[in-house]
Amino acid sequence: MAITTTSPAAARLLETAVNGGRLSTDDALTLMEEASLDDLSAAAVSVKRRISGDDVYYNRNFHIEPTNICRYNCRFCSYRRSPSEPGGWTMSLGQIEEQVKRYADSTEVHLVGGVHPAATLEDYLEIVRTVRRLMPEASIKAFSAIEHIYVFDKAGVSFDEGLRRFMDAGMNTLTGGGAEIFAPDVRNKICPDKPSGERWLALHEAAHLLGIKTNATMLYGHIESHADRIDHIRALRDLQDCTGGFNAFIPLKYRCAGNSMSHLGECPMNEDLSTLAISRLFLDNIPHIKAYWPMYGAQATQTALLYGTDDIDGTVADTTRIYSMAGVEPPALTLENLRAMIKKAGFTPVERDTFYNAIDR
Ligand code: V47
Ligand code: SF4
Repeated sequence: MAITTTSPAAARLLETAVNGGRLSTDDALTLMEEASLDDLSAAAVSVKRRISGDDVYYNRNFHIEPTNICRYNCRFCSYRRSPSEPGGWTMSLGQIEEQVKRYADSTEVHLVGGVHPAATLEDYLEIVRTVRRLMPEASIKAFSAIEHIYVFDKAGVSFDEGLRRFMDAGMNTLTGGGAEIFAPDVRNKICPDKPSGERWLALHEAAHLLGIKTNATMLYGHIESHADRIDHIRALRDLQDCTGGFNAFIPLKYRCAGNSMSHLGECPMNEDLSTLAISRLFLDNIPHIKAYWPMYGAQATQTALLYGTDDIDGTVADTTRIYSMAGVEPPALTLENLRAMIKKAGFTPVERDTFYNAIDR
């Protein structure tokens, strides 16, 4: 149930964060348990305004999901198929080219998919080279740490060497996917065969040391505790203190249709809003918090903007299936819809590039 009155201790912590002070993990837990949504909203928006003023960002992007065949078996995933199962797809380079040509006015290409057991580093590099050849100016956000780790291990190259090869092929940045929840006991239950949280963090650290900016996600609203959520964002804040390489943090709400954790249902919206607001207050060193609209849906995204988020992601078109296969309406909003959504929440829509530079058209 949502808290209606903020405790005196939580009120002091909100004031600390609004004044630029750093919260401890215990402080963040106190806010989770003792701060009202109204007060979290006011504090988180105040911190957001210090960073991005009235601006809320969106971009012109599309996704390429080269395959949904995956060697891992995450229990929350509605999208993956094993090689022998019906419903799997793998795009040829020709099909990837066609998709790129359809969305050639985009400024960003988001590449992500299943980890095909036969995939090699060279296959991934060839996909990036193909996109780069057709879109010399766009930013290529290529794959999650999980996909990188799989092909680097297979090729026997270090993270540093593998990432350098991706940069040579034309990659500009990495997606934030695959972070899930770092806490080993929870991770072992929801995605037992996936690389560990430590390896996810090490891959992003290696990227940051090469000057590659990345995003970070957290999958919440399943079996994790509030302490697990806070510890996850604590690990991101610690790495950011060392490298400064994260652009945005993206909390992803567990959506329950069509996967083997469906019986859990989905967390109530007050949990989404408090998680977004506390992320904004706790992550004093990550500039942007993204309310990813294809996952929250249009209406909830508008509400999320009142809880400290300053980015809603982009046009995406109908190019991602991760969330529609988990029960969310297929994404289909125009640039005008995105701008209207931001304005209705009381903010100024700003088209951005991948690195949060405003684009004037
Ligand atoms: O890692 C999978 C999540 C992620 C479900 O970097 C689910 O800008 C909810 O990383 N319910 C992939 N979430 C997507 C991702 C992403 C999305 C948007 C922007 C960016 C970015 C990155 O999707 C996976 C996993 O955490 N996911 N299944 C589900 N049923
Ligand atoms: Fe594979 Fe990604 Fe789905 Fe896990 S979340 S099963 S790694 S596609």
